[in-house]
Amino acid sequence: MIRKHATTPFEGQKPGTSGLRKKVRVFQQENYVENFIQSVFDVVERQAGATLVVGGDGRFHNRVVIQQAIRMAAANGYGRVLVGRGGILSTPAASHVIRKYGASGGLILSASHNPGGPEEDFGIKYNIANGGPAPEKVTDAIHARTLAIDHWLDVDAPDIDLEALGTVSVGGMTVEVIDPVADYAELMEQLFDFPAIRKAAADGLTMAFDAMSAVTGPYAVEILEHRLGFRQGTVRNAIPLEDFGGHHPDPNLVHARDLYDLMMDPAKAPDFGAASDGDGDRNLIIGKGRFITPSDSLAMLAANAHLAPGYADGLKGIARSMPTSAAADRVAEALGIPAYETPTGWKFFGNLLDAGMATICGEESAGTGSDHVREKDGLWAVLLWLNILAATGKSVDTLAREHWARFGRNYYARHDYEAVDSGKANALMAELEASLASLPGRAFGGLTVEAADSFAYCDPVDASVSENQGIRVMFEGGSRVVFRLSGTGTEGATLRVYLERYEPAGGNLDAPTPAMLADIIAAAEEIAGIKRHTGRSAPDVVT
Ligand code: VG1
Ligand code: CO
Repeated sequence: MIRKHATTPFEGQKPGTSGLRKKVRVFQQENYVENFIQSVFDVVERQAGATLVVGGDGRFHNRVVIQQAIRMAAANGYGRVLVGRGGILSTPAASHVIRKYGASGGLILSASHNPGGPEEDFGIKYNIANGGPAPEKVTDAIHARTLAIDHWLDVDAPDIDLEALGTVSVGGMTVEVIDPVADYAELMEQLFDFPAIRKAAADGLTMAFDAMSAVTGPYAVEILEHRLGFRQGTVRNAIPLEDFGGHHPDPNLVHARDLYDLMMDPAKAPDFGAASDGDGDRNLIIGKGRFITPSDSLAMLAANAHLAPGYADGLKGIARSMPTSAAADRVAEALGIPAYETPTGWKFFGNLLDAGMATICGEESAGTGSDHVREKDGLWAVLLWLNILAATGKSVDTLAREHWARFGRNYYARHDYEAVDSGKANALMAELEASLASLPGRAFGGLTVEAADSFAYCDPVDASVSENQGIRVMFEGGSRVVFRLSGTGTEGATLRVYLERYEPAGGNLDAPTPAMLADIIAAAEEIAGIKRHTGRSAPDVVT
C-alpha cells in the first residue's frame, strides 16, 4: 500500500520569511513538492497517529498539492488530516484549527500577497503545534533534510472530494473535510462584542471590505454580512479566484487602490474601509478620508484593545517587528507594559505569545494579531477596529487625531525596489554594513546619525540568536531609516527601505507624509547609494 519513490535533492528549498515560495512552474517539477513535504514530515516533531491540518489560499496549484499532501501524510504515519472544504483555510484560521484540534502541525499552501496563476507564485509553509510558523531551528532542519533526501512516500489512493464535508479514509488514515469558516467565526465571536458592532451597523455604521478575490472572502461574508448585519455587498471581490482576478492580493495603497479612492471620496466613502491579502493574515485600514499606516494601526489597536471583551483585562506586552515604527512602543510605555522589537516575520512572535509576555503583535507590512492564534490575522484587526468604533462612537479620523495628540505621530513609509539584480542588492547591503561604524555623528541634511547597526535579536525565551536582520540608522530625535532585503520575493532581490520620522505631541501632526519624510529619503539615498548600486532613481512601490 505504501509506495516508495526514489528522488534526488533540489537546491534552494530553503524556507524564507514565510515558508518556501517560488514560481508555480518550479513547484510543478517532478518530485519538487514531494521532496519538500517529505522533508517536513521527516524532521518535524509528531507522535504516531498525529493530526495534520492542510489548507491554502485557493490559488492555482492548491488542489493538486493538497491531494498529494494527503496521500503522503497517510504513508508517513499521520492518523488524521483536517482539510478545509475546497482546500480553503486562511492562514489565521489554519492556526486556530491546529490549536483547537490539538494537531501536531499544518501545511499552509500560500504565497500570501504574491500574485497567483500558472505563471505566478506558489508557496508551502509548515506551522507547528502552537499554530505558528515553524521557528528557524525547524526551517533550518527542513532545509538540511531537502539537501539529503533520496526518497518520498505516498499511498496509492485516488483524489478525495474536497467539496464534500465529512470523513473519508485514505490508505487507512482519516481525512475530515471541515467548514473552513465555522471555527474561526466562533473564535471571533468570543473576542469581540458582536452585539455592539451589530447595533452600530444597524444604526448606520457603514463599511467596505475588499477581499481581493482571495481567501478572506468567505470569512468576511459570513462574519461581516451574515453575523454582524452589514449590508449585502459590503464585501467586494468576495470569491477566491485561482489567479486573484489577475491582481496582486496585497492590501496596500498600490494594489488596493480602488478601495483607497473610494475611502477618499467624501461623497461615496463609507465610514470604514478594510482589505486583506491572499491568505488572510494582513489587513489594510482606511477610515473615511483617513489612511491609517499599519504601524499606527498597531499602536491605536493596542491603546484601545481593552474596549473589546477578549482584551478587557489589559495587555501583557506589545511586540513589533524591527522595521515597524516605534508608535506602539509609546503606547506600551503609557500602559506600563513591556515592548519587544523582533526581526521581520511572524515566527519571531511565537515564543513571546506562548510565554504570555506579549498579547498584541504587529508588523509594518500590515500584519496585526494577538495571542488568540499564532499568526497575524487580517479579519481580527478589522473586527477590533469595528469594536473600537462601536464602543467609542468616534470616527477613524477622530481616533487617529486623538492618538497623535497624546503620543505624537510617527510619520512612516516603506519604499520597495523590486526585482533588483541580486548581486547589486547584496553589494549595496555589504557596503552599507561596512560603513556602519563611520556613520554616528555624521550629518545628512539637517539629520545627525545617533547610532547605526545591523539588527540582531536574542529571543528572550529560548536565547536563540538571529543575526543580519536589517541595517538600522537612527537619527537624533527619534527618526530612522532601515534597509533590508525581502525574504519573500521570487524574482531577483527586493530592497526595502523603511522611513520614519517622529513628531512629538504638540508638533506638526497633520502634514502630508511625503513632505515630512523628504529629508530622511534624501539621507537614505546618500547613506546607501541606492541609485548608484541599482540604477533605480525611484521605488517601485511606496506604502
Ligand atoms: C514580508 C513582510 C513581513 C511579513 C512577510 C510574510 O516579508 O515584510 O513583514 O511577515 O512578508 O507576510 P519580506 O521578507 O518580504 O519583507 V505574508 O502576508 O507572506 O504571510
Ligand atoms: Co499573508
